[in-house]
Amino acid sequence: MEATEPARRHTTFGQPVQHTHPHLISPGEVIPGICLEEIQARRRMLLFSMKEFCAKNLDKSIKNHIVIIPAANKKYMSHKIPYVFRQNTDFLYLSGCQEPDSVLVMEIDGEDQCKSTLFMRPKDKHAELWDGPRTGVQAAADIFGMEQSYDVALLKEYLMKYSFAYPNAITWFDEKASDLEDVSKIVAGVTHNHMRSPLEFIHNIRVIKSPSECELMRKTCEIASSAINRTMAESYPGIGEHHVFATVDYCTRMSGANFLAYPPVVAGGTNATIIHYVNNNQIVRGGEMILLDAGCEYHGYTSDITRTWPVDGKFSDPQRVLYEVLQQVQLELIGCLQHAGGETLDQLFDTMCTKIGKYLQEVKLIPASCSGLELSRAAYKFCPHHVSHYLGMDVHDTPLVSRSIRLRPGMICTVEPGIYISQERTDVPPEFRGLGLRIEDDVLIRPDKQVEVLTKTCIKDRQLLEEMLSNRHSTVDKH
Ligand SMILES: [Mn+2]
Repeated sequence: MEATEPARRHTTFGQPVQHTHPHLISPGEVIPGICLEEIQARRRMLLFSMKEFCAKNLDKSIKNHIVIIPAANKKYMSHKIPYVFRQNTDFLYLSGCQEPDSVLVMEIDGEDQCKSTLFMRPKDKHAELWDGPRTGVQAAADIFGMEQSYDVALLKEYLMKYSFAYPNAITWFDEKASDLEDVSKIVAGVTHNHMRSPLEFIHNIRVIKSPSECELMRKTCEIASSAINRTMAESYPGIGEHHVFATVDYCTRMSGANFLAYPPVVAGGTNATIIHYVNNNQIVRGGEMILLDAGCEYHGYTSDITRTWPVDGKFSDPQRVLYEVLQQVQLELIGCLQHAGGETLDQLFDTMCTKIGKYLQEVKLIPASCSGLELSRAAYKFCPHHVSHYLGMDVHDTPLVSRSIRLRPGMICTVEPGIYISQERTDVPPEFRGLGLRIEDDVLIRPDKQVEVLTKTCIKDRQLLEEMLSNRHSTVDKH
């Protein structure tokens, strides 16, 4: 017993595995929440979709395909000071491997035999003393369910042999998506055959989330929702935007998130009319609203939420008018997902423009004479961004999947209409100028035209919001 146990315990890897981190990784899983078979199935699905595409659209005689996906490399903010490492999303999705400077190679042949090879950095005592353990070449095939694994230094030789054996194979590789310059050079040097980008094929698979991915998305959305509820409850007139940032960052991490998924927008008062405001260094005064756009990353899966609330707890009349318009529009947009006007994300955008136009006419911010395309254009001046993007491992997930394709079960997207009125707009009454609002939820498309709002616990109803904020005053007045 004693002879084998310590050896097992002292085996170290470049990332959590089941026996070193049982609190994170359950039996059968490679990364938290995702099991080995699922990642292997993703690789097979990718290879078969490429082969099928090629037979239909390119050249039926091409039987062999090789796909090369490099990992991310470490990036530095200044001399020897690294940024937090974030793995290349496509590489992580297809391998489960969290190590930098690795390369995944997948092959399919004429008999539909699939083979995956992981090229890894070798174990290196000195480097590991400084940067932490590496998984190494030997353990990699086993941990990541690959047919084989090699030292990354052997990549060139491997690819040369392959290209010699299968001179007609298609090489699927995207130089622009590669952080690893050496890999790009090697691939260019050994590949004289047909080369194409694999990204569109990968994104088409990634855009549909599996049940286990949906579970991770529920969790990341739940964490961000309660963090934002608490952040709203802890705000008070005079609070710094930076303090709001710190609260949401702290709350998400304390609930198990790895980090915030993007630099949050914390915009008090007129700063909210700047859509990507990230300076977050102003004081929010009584009478102003805060627009907070924040989400977190939980084991590789991201949330993306926006809420706008009055810092002193009660909307002023013009703020309330706009908030109620926006809340109504946002609810109706969620309601029309997969129905007329919401069958694609681009349709949803057109619907948003029509609805914002109509409701802003009702409150007399757009002239009643406006109609049709003119009305949509007038609305677009109030909300100059798209209403939705796909969401998943990346915040702007699977960008190569068009927003004009029909929504299908398993897709996850945001619904985020906004109204922004800059100080300079002389065509609206002065009391509305300088106000900026956005409401953003994350939604899972379900079968039978159902949707699941993953961020439903994050308070957004105007009345509930004011009730929550007024209850907070008893404790917060102390500030
Ligand atoms: Mn968003």
